[in-house]
Amino acid sequence: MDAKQVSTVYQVYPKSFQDSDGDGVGDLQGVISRLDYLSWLGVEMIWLNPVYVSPGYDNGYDVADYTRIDSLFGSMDDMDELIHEARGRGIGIMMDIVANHTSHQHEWFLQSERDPEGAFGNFYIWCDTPNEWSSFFGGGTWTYSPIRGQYYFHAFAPEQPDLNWGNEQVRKEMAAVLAFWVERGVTGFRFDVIDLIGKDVNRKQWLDFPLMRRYLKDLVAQVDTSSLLLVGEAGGLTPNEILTLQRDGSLDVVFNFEVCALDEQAGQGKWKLAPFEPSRLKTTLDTWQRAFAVEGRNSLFWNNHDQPRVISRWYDDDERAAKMLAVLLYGLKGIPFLYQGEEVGMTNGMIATEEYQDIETLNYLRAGGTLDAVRMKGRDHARIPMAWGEGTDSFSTGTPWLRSAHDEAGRDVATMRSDETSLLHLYRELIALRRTNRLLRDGAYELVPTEERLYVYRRIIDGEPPLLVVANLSQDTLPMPSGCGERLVSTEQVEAPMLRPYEAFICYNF
Ligand code: TEU
Repeated sequence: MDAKQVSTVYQVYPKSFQDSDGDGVGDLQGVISRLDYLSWLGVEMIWLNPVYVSPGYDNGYDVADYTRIDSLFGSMDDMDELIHEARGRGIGIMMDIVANHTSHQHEWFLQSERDPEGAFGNFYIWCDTPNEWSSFFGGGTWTYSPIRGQYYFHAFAPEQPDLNWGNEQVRKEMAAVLAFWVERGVTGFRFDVIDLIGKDVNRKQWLDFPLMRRYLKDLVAQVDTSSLLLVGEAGGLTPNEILTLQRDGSLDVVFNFEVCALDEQAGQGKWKLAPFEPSRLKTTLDTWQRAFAVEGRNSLFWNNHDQPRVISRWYDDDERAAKMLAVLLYGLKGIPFLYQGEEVGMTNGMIATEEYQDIETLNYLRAGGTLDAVRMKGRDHARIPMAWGEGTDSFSTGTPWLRSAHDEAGRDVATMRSDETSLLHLYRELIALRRTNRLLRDGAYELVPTEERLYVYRRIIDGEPPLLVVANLSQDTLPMPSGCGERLVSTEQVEAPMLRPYEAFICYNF
Protein backbone atom coordinates (compact mmCIF):
# COMPACT_ATOMS: atom_id res chain seq x y z
CA MET A 1 0.00 0.00 0.00
CA ASP A 2 1.20 3.50 -0.84
CA ALA A 3 0.76 5.33 2.44
CA LYS A 4 0.32 8.66 0.67
CA GLN A 5 -2.69 7.22 -1.15
CA VAL A 6 -4.33 5.76 1.95
CA SER A 7 -8.10 5.86 1.74
CA THR A 8 -9.19 5.87 5.41
CA VAL A 9 -7.20 6.29 8.62
CA TYR A 10 -8.64 4.94 11.89
CA GLN A 11 -7.61 6.68 15.10
CA VAL A 12 -6.94 4.43 18.07
CA TYR A 13 -6.70 6.05 21.49
CA PRO A 14 -4.85 3.15 23.09
CA LYS A 15 -5.83 3.94 26.66
CA SER A 16 -9.51 3.50 25.79
CA PHE A 17 -9.55 0.98 22.94
CA GLN A 18 -9.05 -2.51 24.38
CA ASP A 19 -7.51 -3.72 27.61
CA SER A 20 -5.87 -7.15 27.46
CA ASP A 21 -4.56 -7.57 31.01
CA GLY A 22 -7.42 -6.44 33.21
CA ASP A 23 -5.80 -3.31 34.66
CA GLY A 24 -8.58 -1.12 33.28
CA VAL A 25 -6.30 0.61 30.77
CA GLY A 26 -6.19 -0.28 27.08
CA ASP A 27 -2.89 -1.57 25.72
CA LEU A 28 -1.03 -2.71 22.60
CA GLN A 29 -2.02 -6.37 22.93
CA GLY A 30 -5.58 -5.11 23.11
CA VAL A 31 -5.13 -3.28 19.80
CA ILE A 32 -3.63 -6.43 18.26
CA SER A 33 -6.64 -8.46 19.38
CA ARG A 34 -8.92 -6.05 17.49
CA LEU A 35 -7.01 -5.95 14.21
CA ASP A 36 -9.39 -8.42 12.60
CA TYR A 37 -12.22 -6.03 13.36
CA LEU A 38 -10.34 -3.10 11.81
CA SER A 39 -9.53 -5.20 8.79
CA TRP A 40 -13.22 -6.13 8.44
CA LEU A 41 -14.06 -2.44 8.65
CA GLY A 42 -11.63 -1.81 5.78
CA VAL A 43 -9.33 0.85 7.18
CA GLU A 44 -5.80 1.07 5.79
CA MET A 45 -3.93 2.87 8.52
CA ILE A 46 -4.09 3.27 12.28
CA TRP A 47 -3.11 6.54 13.91
CA LEU A 48 -1.94 5.51 17.34
CA ASN A 49 -1.99 8.19 20.01
CA PRO A 50 1.26 8.34 22.03
CA VAL A 51 2.35 5.11 23.72
CA TYR A 52 5.88 6.27 24.65
CA VAL A 53 7.29 6.34 28.16
CA SER A 54 5.50 9.19 29.90
CA PRO A 55 4.53 10.29 33.39
CA GLY A 56 1.08 10.84 31.89
CA TYR A 57 0.24 14.39 32.97
CA ASP A 58 -1.38 14.82 29.57
CA ASN A 59 -2.10 11.17 28.72
CA GLY A 60 1.14 10.57 26.84
CA TYR A 61 1.53 14.01 25.25
CA ASP A 62 4.30 14.55 27.77
CA VAL A 63 6.93 12.20 26.40
CA ALA A 64 9.88 11.17 28.56
CA ASP A 65 11.43 8.84 25.96
CA TYR A 66 10.44 8.79 22.29
CA THR A 67 11.96 5.42 21.55
CA ARG A 68 10.57 3.32 24.38
CA ILE A 69 7.06 2.04 25.06
CA ASP A 70 5.39 2.87 28.37
CA SER A 71 4.79 -0.27 30.45
CA LEU A 72 1.17 0.88 30.78
CA PHE A 73 0.74 -0.09 27.13
CA GLY A 74 3.17 -3.02 26.84
CA SER A 75 6.67 -3.39 25.46
CA MET A 76 8.66 -2.75 22.28
CA ASP A 77 8.02 -6.41 21.41
CA ASP A 78 4.29 -5.71 21.52
CA MET A 79 4.83 -2.67 19.30
CA ASP A 80 6.82 -4.70 16.78
CA GLU A 81 4.11 -7.35 16.84
CA LEU A 82 1.44 -4.72 16.24
CA ILE A 83 3.32 -3.27 13.25
CA HIS A 84 3.86 -6.76 11.85
CA GLU A 85 0.32 -8.05 12.42
CA ALA A 86 -1.22 -4.88 11.06
CA ARG A 87 0.96 -5.00 7.95
CA GLY A 88 -0.19 -8.59 7.34
CA ARG A 89 -3.73 -7.22 7.11
CA GLY A 90 -2.80 -4.35 4.81
CA ILE A 91 -2.91 -1.82 7.65
CA GLY A 92 -0.11 0.68 8.31
CA ILE A 93 0.73 2.30 11.63
CA MET A 94 1.02 6.06 12.02
CA MET A 95 2.92 7.26 15.09
CA ASP A 96 2.06 10.42 16.97
CA ILE A 97 5.13 12.65 17.19
CA VAL A 98 4.99 15.21 19.96
CA ALA A 99 7.72 17.46 18.65
CA ASN A 100 6.84 20.81 20.17
CA HIS A 101 7.49 19.78 23.76
CA THR A 102 8.67 16.91 25.94
CA SER A 103 7.92 15.81 29.47
CA HIS A 104 9.71 17.67 32.26
CA GLN A 105 11.06 14.22 33.08
CA HIS A 106 12.74 13.77 29.70
CA GLU A 107 16.50 13.34 30.03
CA TRP A 108 17.05 16.37 27.75
CA PHE A 109 15.11 18.59 30.11
CA LEU A 110 16.76 17.24 33.25
CA GLN A 111 20.16 17.95 31.71
CA SER A 112 19.08 21.33 30.40
CA GLU A 113 17.99 22.29 33.90
CA ARG A 114 21.18 21.11 35.54
CA ASP A 115 23.77 22.26 33.05
CA PRO A 116 23.06 25.45 31.08
CA GLU A 117 26.47 25.24 29.41
CA GLY A 118 26.16 21.54 28.54
CA ALA A 119 25.02 19.81 25.34
CA PHE A 120 21.33 20.23 26.25
CA GLY A 121 21.58 23.65 27.85
CA ASN A 122 19.93 25.31 24.85
CA PHE A 123 17.37 22.55 24.10
CA TYR A 124 14.53 24.43 25.79
CA ILE A 125 13.38 28.03 25.94
CA TRP A 126 14.83 29.75 29.02
CA CYS A 127 14.63 33.32 30.23
CA ASP A 128 15.27 35.50 33.26
CA THR A 129 12.25 37.78 33.01
CA PRO A 130 9.11 36.07 31.80
CA ASN A 131 6.40 37.87 29.85
CA GLU A 132 2.67 37.62 30.48
CA TRP A 133 1.41 35.00 28.09
CA SER A 134 -1.33 32.45 28.70
CA SER A 135 -0.86 28.74 28.14
CA PHE A 136 -3.43 26.51 26.43
CA PHE A 137 -4.18 24.68 29.66
CA GLY A 138 -4.73 27.79 31.77
CA GLY A 139 -2.18 29.79 33.76
CA GLY A 140 0.98 31.37 32.37
CA THR A 141 3.51 29.94 29.94
CA TRP A 142 6.61 30.37 32.15
CA THR A 143 7.60 28.30 35.17
CA TYR A 144 10.58 28.90 37.38
CA SER A 145 13.18 26.15 37.72
CA PRO A 146 14.97 26.52 41.06
CA ILE A 147 17.62 24.12 39.77
CA ARG A 148 18.65 26.35 36.87
CA GLY A 149 17.51 29.59 38.41
CA GLN A 150 15.63 30.57 35.25
CA TYR A 151 12.14 30.33 33.79
CA TYR A 152 11.25 27.82 31.05
CA PHE A 153 8.50 28.16 28.48
CA HIS A 154 5.54 25.77 28.13
CA ALA A 155 2.64 26.24 25.72
CA PHE A 156 0.70 23.60 27.68
CA ALA A 157 1.20 22.34 31.27
CA PRO A 158 4.35 23.12 33.31
CA GLU A 159 5.09 19.39 32.96
CA GLN A 160 5.39 19.93 29.17
CA PRO A 161 8.40 22.22 28.52
CA ASP A 162 8.69 23.44 24.91
CA LEU A 163 11.71 22.46 22.87
CA ASN A 164 13.81 25.22 21.33
CA TRP A 165 13.31 24.58 17.60
CA GLY A 166 15.74 27.34 16.74
CA ASN A 167 18.44 24.96 17.93
CA GLU A 168 19.60 22.81 15.04
CA GLN A 169 20.53 20.03 17.45
CA VAL A 170 16.89 19.71 18.56
CA ARG A 171 15.84 19.18 14.95
CA LYS A 172 18.55 16.56 14.54
CA GLU A 173 17.40 14.65 17.62
CA MET A 174 13.80 14.71 16.47
CA ALA A 175 14.86 13.50 13.01
CA ALA A 176 16.61 10.59 14.75
CA VAL A 177 13.32 9.77 16.48
CA LEU A 178 11.55 9.68 13.11
CA ALA A 179 14.28 7.50 11.63
CA PHE A 180 13.98 5.09 14.56
CA TRP A 181 10.28 4.54 13.84
CA VAL A 182 10.70 4.36 10.08
CA GLU A 183 13.25 1.62 10.69
CA ARG A 184 10.67 -0.28 12.75
CA GLY A 185 8.22 -0.17 9.87
CA VAL A 186 5.69 2.56 10.59
CA THR A 187 3.99 4.14 7.58
CA GLY A 188 3.17 7.61 8.76
CA PHE A 189 3.52 10.37 11.31
CA ARG A 190 1.00 12.67 12.89
CA PHE A 191 2.84 15.74 14.18
CA ASP A 192 1.28 17.16 17.32
CA VAL A 193 0.72 20.97 17.36
CA ILE A 194 3.39 21.30 14.68
CA ASP A 195 2.58 24.94 13.94
CA LEU A 196 3.78 25.83 17.44
CA ILE A 197 7.40 25.01 16.61
CA GLY A 198 7.40 28.29 14.69
CA LYS A 199 6.46 30.51 17.63
CA ASP A 200 8.26 33.65 18.69
CA VAL A 201 8.12 33.91 22.47
CA ASN A 202 9.57 37.40 22.60
CA ARG A 203 6.90 38.82 20.33
CA LYS A 204 4.21 36.64 21.98
CA GLN A 205 3.40 35.26 18.56
CA TRP A 206 2.23 31.63 18.34
CA LEU A 207 3.06 31.24 14.68
CA ASP A 208 5.74 32.72 12.47
CA PHE A 209 5.03 30.80 9.28
CA PRO A 210 8.38 31.23 7.47
CA LEU A 211 10.13 30.02 10.61
CA MET A 212 7.82 27.05 11.05
CA ARG A 213 8.18 26.15 7.38
CA ARG A 214 11.97 26.25 7.60
CA TYR A 215 12.17 24.10 10.75
CA LEU A 216 9.75 21.50 9.42
CA LYS A 217 11.49 21.34 6.05
CA ASP A 218 14.78 20.79 7.83
CA LEU A 219 13.28 18.00 9.97
CA VAL A 220 11.66 16.17 7.08
CA ALA A 221 14.74 16.50 4.83
CA GLN A 222 16.76 14.41 7.26
CA VAL A 223 14.54 11.33 6.81
CA ASP A 224 13.26 9.50 3.73
CA THR A 225 9.56 10.28 3.97
CA SER A 226 8.70 9.60 0.32
CA SER A 227 6.50 6.63 1.20
CA LEU A 228 5.12 7.92 4.50
CA LEU A 229 1.87 9.74 5.19
CA LEU A 230 2.71 13.02 6.93
CA VAL A 231 -0.11 14.62 8.88
CA GLY A 232 0.25 17.85 10.77
CA GLU A 233 -1.93 19.07 13.57
CA ALA A 234 -1.82 22.79 12.91
CA GLY A 235 -4.90 24.80 13.76
CA GLY A 236 -3.16 28.08 13.03
CA LEU A 237 -2.34 27.60 9.34
CA THR A 238 -4.27 29.17 6.49
CA PRO A 239 -5.16 27.11 3.41
CA ASN A 240 -2.44 28.88 1.41
CA GLU A 241 0.18 28.09 4.02
CA ILE A 242 -0.94 24.46 4.00
CA LEU A 243 -0.63 24.34 0.21
CA THR A 244 2.90 25.71 0.54
CA LEU A 245 3.83 22.92 2.96
CA GLN A 246 2.21 20.34 0.68
CA ARG A 247 4.26 21.62 -2.26
CA ASP A 248 7.38 21.46 -0.08
CA GLY A 249 6.58 17.81 0.65
CA SER A 250 6.66 18.61 4.37
CA LEU A 251 3.06 17.58 5.07
CA ASP A 252 0.42 15.67 3.10
CA VAL A 253 -2.59 16.88 5.07
CA VAL A 254 -3.26 19.16 8.01
CA PHE A 255 -5.79 19.01 10.83
CA ASN A 256 -7.61 22.30 11.05
CA PHE A 257 -10.28 22.89 13.70
CA GLU A 258 -12.58 25.48 12.22
CA VAL A 259 -15.39 22.95 11.87
CA CYS A 260 -14.88 21.71 15.44
CA ALA A 261 -15.25 25.28 16.66
CA LEU A 262 -18.68 25.81 15.10
CA ASP A 263 -20.32 25.49 18.51
CA GLU A 264 -18.00 28.07 20.09
CA GLN A 265 -18.32 31.84 20.35
CA ALA A 266 -15.79 33.12 17.84
CA GLY A 267 -12.44 33.99 19.37
CA GLN A 268 -13.56 33.18 22.95
CA GLY A 269 -11.80 29.83 23.31
CA LYS A 270 -13.25 26.36 23.41
CA TRP A 271 -15.45 26.66 26.52
CA LYS A 272 -17.72 29.54 25.49
CA LEU A 273 -20.51 27.71 23.73
CA ALA A 274 -22.66 29.03 20.90
CA PRO A 275 -25.66 27.37 19.23
CA PHE A 276 -24.71 25.13 16.32
CA GLU A 277 -26.02 26.26 12.95
CA PRO A 278 -26.05 23.70 10.12
CA SER A 279 -25.73 26.46 7.54
CA ARG A 280 -22.34 27.39 9.01
CA LEU A 281 -21.26 23.78 8.82
CA LYS A 282 -21.90 23.94 5.11
CA THR A 283 -20.16 27.25 4.50
CA THR A 284 -17.10 26.27 6.57
CA LEU A 285 -16.65 22.88 4.91
CA ASP A 286 -17.21 24.50 1.54
CA THR A 287 -14.53 27.14 2.17
CA TRP A 288 -11.96 24.46 3.04
CA GLN A 289 -13.00 22.22 0.16
CA ARG A 290 -12.71 25.08 -2.34
CA ALA A 291 -9.21 25.88 -1.10
CA PHE A 292 -8.10 22.37 -2.08
CA ALA A 293 -10.61 21.79 -4.87
CA VAL A 294 -7.94 21.06 -7.46
CA GLU A 295 -4.53 20.99 -5.82
CA GLY A 296 -3.72 19.55 -2.39
CA ARG A 297 -5.92 17.71 0.04
CA ASN A 298 -7.88 18.28 3.24
CA SER A 299 -8.02 16.13 6.29
CA LEU A 300 -11.61 15.05 6.95
CA PHE A 301 -12.78 14.32 10.48
CA TRP A 302 -15.54 15.00 12.97
CA ASN A 303 -13.96 13.83 16.20
CA ASN A 304 -10.69 12.94 17.83
CA HIS A 305 -9.37 12.37 21.34
CA ASP A 306 -9.61 16.13 22.03
CA GLN A 307 -12.93 16.73 20.29
CA PRO A 308 -15.94 15.11 21.96
CA ARG A 309 -18.66 13.60 19.82
CA VAL A 310 -20.26 16.00 17.34
CA ILE A 311 -23.53 14.08 17.37
CA SER A 312 -23.88 15.03 21.03
CA ARG A 313 -22.71 18.60 20.57
CA TRP A 314 -24.66 19.40 17.43
CA TYR A 315 -27.39 16.84 16.94
CA ASP A 316 -28.72 15.74 20.33
CA ASP A 317 -27.25 12.21 19.93
CA ASP A 318 -29.52 11.51 16.94
CA GLU A 319 -28.33 8.38 15.15
CA ARG A 320 -29.85 9.51 11.85
CA ALA A 321 -27.63 12.60 12.01
CA ALA A 322 -24.63 10.34 12.65
CA LYS A 323 -25.39 8.51 9.40
CA MET A 324 -25.83 11.76 7.51
CA LEU A 325 -22.51 13.12 8.80
CA ALA A 326 -20.79 9.90 7.73
CA VAL A 327 -22.03 10.14 4.14
CA LEU A 328 -21.35 13.87 3.98
CA LEU A 329 -17.73 13.48 5.13
CA TYR A 330 -16.86 10.43 3.00
CA GLY A 331 -18.02 12.23 -0.13
CA LEU A 332 -15.59 15.13 0.38
CA LYS A 333 -12.14 15.53 -1.10
CA GLY A 334 -9.35 14.58 1.28
CA ILE A 335 -8.36 11.82 3.66
CA PRO A 336 -11.02 10.69 6.15
CA PHE A 337 -9.96 10.01 9.73
CA LEU A 338 -12.35 7.86 11.72
CA TYR A 339 -12.08 8.18 15.50
CA GLN A 340 -12.74 5.00 17.45
CA GLY A 341 -16.37 4.62 18.47
CA GLU A 342 -17.66 7.07 15.87
CA GLU A 343 -18.57 4.12 13.64
CA VAL A 344 -21.07 2.92 16.25
CA GLY A 345 -22.39 6.37 17.13
CA MET A 346 -20.81 6.69 20.57
CA THR A 347 -22.01 9.81 22.33
CA ASN A 348 -20.45 12.13 24.90
CA GLY A 349 -22.17 10.03 27.58
CA MET A 350 -22.36 11.17 31.17
CA ILE A 351 -19.34 11.44 33.43
CA ALA A 352 -19.75 12.09 37.15
CA THR A 353 -18.03 15.31 38.24
CA GLU A 354 -15.53 13.46 40.43
CA GLU A 355 -14.59 11.15 37.54
CA TYR A 356 -13.13 13.85 35.28
CA GLN A 357 -9.42 13.29 34.77
CA ASP A 358 -8.21 15.43 31.89
CA ILE A 359 -5.72 18.11 32.92
CA GLU A 360 -7.33 20.75 30.70
CA THR A 361 -10.80 20.06 32.13
CA LEU A 362 -9.62 19.95 35.74
CA ASN A 363 -7.79 23.26 35.34
CA TYR A 364 -10.87 24.81 33.76
CA LEU A 365 -13.18 23.58 36.54
CA ARG A 366 -10.73 24.77 39.20
CA ALA A 367 -10.78 28.20 37.59
CA GLY A 368 -14.56 28.31 37.97
CA GLY A 369 -15.59 26.75 34.64
CA THR A 370 -19.07 25.33 34.12
CA LEU A 371 -20.10 21.68 33.91
CA ASP A 372 -22.38 22.50 30.98
CA ALA A 373 -19.36 23.44 28.90
CA VAL A 374 -17.40 20.42 30.11
CA ARG A 375 -20.21 18.02 29.15
CA MET A 376 -20.01 19.34 25.61
CA LYS A 377 -16.30 20.04 25.16
CA GLY A 378 -14.40 18.31 27.96
CA ARG A 379 -11.86 15.92 26.45
CA ASP A 380 -12.73 13.01 28.76
CA HIS A 381 -16.00 12.76 26.85
CA ALA A 382 -14.00 11.78 23.78
CA ARG A 383 -12.03 9.22 25.76
CA ILE A 384 -14.76 6.99 27.18
CA PRO A 385 -13.74 3.36 26.55
CA MET A 386 -14.75 1.78 23.28
CA ALA A 387 -18.24 0.27 23.15
CA TRP A 388 -17.55 -3.29 22.00
CA GLY A 389 -20.79 -4.52 23.51
CA GLU A 390 -20.04 -8.18 24.07
CA GLY A 391 -20.99 -7.83 27.75
CA THR A 392 -20.16 -5.32 30.44
CA ASP A 393 -16.48 -6.27 30.53
CA SER A 394 -15.84 -6.09 26.79
CA PHE A 395 -13.35 -3.22 27.11
CA SER A 396 -11.71 -4.54 30.28
CA THR A 397 -12.26 -7.29 32.82
CA GLY A 398 -11.08 -4.77 35.43
CA THR A 399 -12.43 -1.35 36.36
CA PRO A 400 -12.07 0.99 33.36
CA TRP A 401 -9.78 3.97 34.03
CA LEU A 402 -12.59 6.29 32.97
CA ARG A 403 -16.22 5.46 33.56
CA SER A 404 -19.30 6.63 31.77
CA ALA A 405 -22.68 6.34 33.42
CA HIS A 406 -24.62 6.71 30.20
CA ASP A 407 -26.53 3.80 28.72
CA GLU A 408 -25.39 3.48 25.12
CA ALA A 409 -28.04 0.85 24.34
CA GLY A 410 -27.46 -0.66 20.91
CA ARG A 411 -24.58 1.66 20.05
CA ASP A 412 -21.84 -0.90 20.15
CA VAL A 413 -19.88 -3.04 17.73
CA ALA A 414 -21.53 -6.39 18.53
CA THR A 415 -25.08 -5.09 18.10
CA MET A 416 -24.39 -3.08 14.98
CA ARG A 417 -22.31 -5.74 13.29
CA SER A 418 -25.33 -8.03 13.17
CA ASP A 419 -27.56 -5.32 11.68
CA GLU A 420 -26.88 -4.62 8.01
CA THR A 421 -28.76 -1.32 8.17
CA SER A 422 -26.65 0.00 11.04
CA LEU A 423 -24.31 2.98 11.16
CA LEU A 424 -21.39 0.57 11.44
CA HIS A 425 -22.30 -1.14 8.16
CA LEU A 426 -22.78 2.25 6.53
CA TYR A 427 -19.24 3.24 7.55
CA ARG A 428 -17.92 -0.05 6.22
CA GLU A 429 -19.68 0.58 2.90
CA LEU A 430 -18.33 4.15 2.69
CA ILE A 431 -14.78 3.04 3.47
CA ALA A 432 -14.96 0.35 0.78
CA LEU A 433 -16.35 2.83 -1.72
CA ARG A 434 -13.53 5.30 -1.10
CA ARG A 435 -10.99 2.57 -1.66
CA THR A 436 -12.32 1.73 -5.10
CA ASN A 437 -13.93 4.88 -6.42
CA ARG A 438 -11.54 7.18 -8.25
CA LEU A 439 -13.97 10.09 -8.25
CA LEU A 440 -14.27 10.09 -4.50
CA ARG A 441 -10.53 9.91 -4.10
CA ASP A 442 -9.29 12.28 -6.78
CA GLY A 443 -12.29 14.10 -8.21
CA ALA A 444 -12.45 17.88 -8.02
CA TYR A 445 -15.01 19.38 -5.64
CA GLU A 446 -17.79 21.72 -6.72
CA LEU A 447 -20.63 23.12 -4.62
CA VAL A 448 -24.18 22.92 -5.98
CA PRO A 449 -26.05 25.99 -4.72
CA THR A 450 -29.13 25.03 -2.69
CA GLU A 451 -31.05 26.28 0.31
CA GLU A 452 -29.07 26.34 3.56
CA ARG A 453 -30.56 23.23 5.21
CA LEU A 454 -29.22 21.20 2.34
CA TYR A 455 -25.59 20.52 1.38
CA VAL A 456 -25.12 19.26 -2.17
CA TYR A 457 -21.82 18.99 -3.98
CA ARG A 458 -20.31 17.32 -7.00
CA ARG A 459 -17.12 15.32 -7.43
CA ILE A 460 -15.77 15.59 -10.95
CA ILE A 461 -13.16 14.10 -13.24
CA ASP A 462 -13.20 15.24 -16.88
CA GLY A 463 -14.76 12.68 -19.16
CA GLU A 464 -16.45 10.69 -16.39
CA PRO A 465 -20.04 10.94 -15.15
CA PRO A 466 -19.82 13.09 -11.98
CA LEU A 467 -20.96 12.02 -8.54
CA LEU A 468 -23.45 14.00 -6.52
CA VAL A 469 -23.40 14.03 -2.72
CA VAL A 470 -26.65 15.09 -1.09
CA ALA A 471 -27.04 15.69 2.65
CA ASN A 472 -30.09 17.00 4.46
CA LEU A 473 -28.49 18.81 7.41
CA SER A 474 -31.85 19.28 9.12
CA GLN A 475 -34.70 17.29 10.58
CA ASP A 476 -37.11 18.73 8.05
CA THR A 477 -38.49 16.91 5.04
CA LEU A 478 -37.22 18.71 1.94
CA PRO A 479 -37.78 18.55 -1.82
CA MET A 480 -35.43 16.17 -3.65
CA PRO A 481 -32.71 18.10 -5.52
CA SER A 482 -32.57 17.63 -9.27
CA GLY A 483 -30.01 15.52 -11.10
CA CYS A 484 -30.02 12.54 -8.74
CA GLY A 485 -29.29 9.30 -10.56
CA GLU A 486 -28.47 5.81 -9.34
CA ARG A 487 -27.32 5.74 -5.70
CA LEU A 488 -24.01 4.22 -4.69
CA VAL A 489 -24.66 4.51 -0.98
CA SER A 490 -27.47 5.92 1.13
CA THR A 491 -28.61 6.41 4.71
CA GLU A 492 -32.02 5.06 3.68
CA GLN A 493 -32.88 1.57 2.51
CA VAL A 494 -35.59 2.68 0.07
CA GLU A 495 -35.86 5.81 -1.99
CA ALA A 496 -38.73 8.24 -1.51
CA PRO A 497 -39.89 11.25 -3.55
CA MET A 498 -38.94 13.70 -0.79
CA LEU A 499 -35.71 13.97 1.23
CA ARG A 500 -36.36 12.65 4.70
CA PRO A 501 -34.90 14.17 7.91
CA TYR A 502 -31.10 13.77 7.86
CA GLU A 503 -31.24 11.70 4.69
CA ALA A 504 -27.96 11.61 2.79
CA PHE A 505 -26.62 9.70 -0.20
CA ILE A 506 -24.01 9.58 -2.93
CA CYS A 507 -25.33 9.04 -6.44
CA TYR A 508 -24.50 9.52 -10.11
CA ASN A 509 -25.34 12.96 -11.39
CA PHE A 510 -27.15 13.47 -14.66
O1 TEU B 1 -3.68 19.18 20.94
C1 TEU B 1 -3.42 20.49 20.59
C2 TEU B 1 -4.49 21.40 20.85
O2 TEU B 1 -4.72 22.30 20.09
C3 TEU B 1 -5.26 21.14 22.09
O3 TEU B 1 -4.57 21.57 23.17
C4 TEU B 1 -6.53 21.79 22.03
O4 TEU B 1 -6.38 23.16 22.25
C5 TEU B 1 -7.35 21.20 23.11
O5 TEU B 1 -7.12 19.82 23.19
C6 TEU B 1 -8.78 21.39 22.80
O6 TEU B 1 -9.50 20.74 23.77
C7 TEU B 1 -2.62 18.30 20.93
C8 TEU B 1 -3.07 16.93 21.36
O7 TEU B 1 -3.99 16.42 20.43
C9 TEU B 1 -3.61 17.03 22.75
O8 TEU B 1 -4.15 15.81 23.18
C10 TEU B 1 -2.49 17.47 23.64
O9 TEU B 1 -2.99 17.69 24.93
C11 TEU B 1 -1.82 18.75 23.16
O10 TEU B 1 -1.56 18.73 21.77
C12 TEU B 1 -0.50 18.94 23.83
O11 TEU B 1 0.40 17.99 23.39
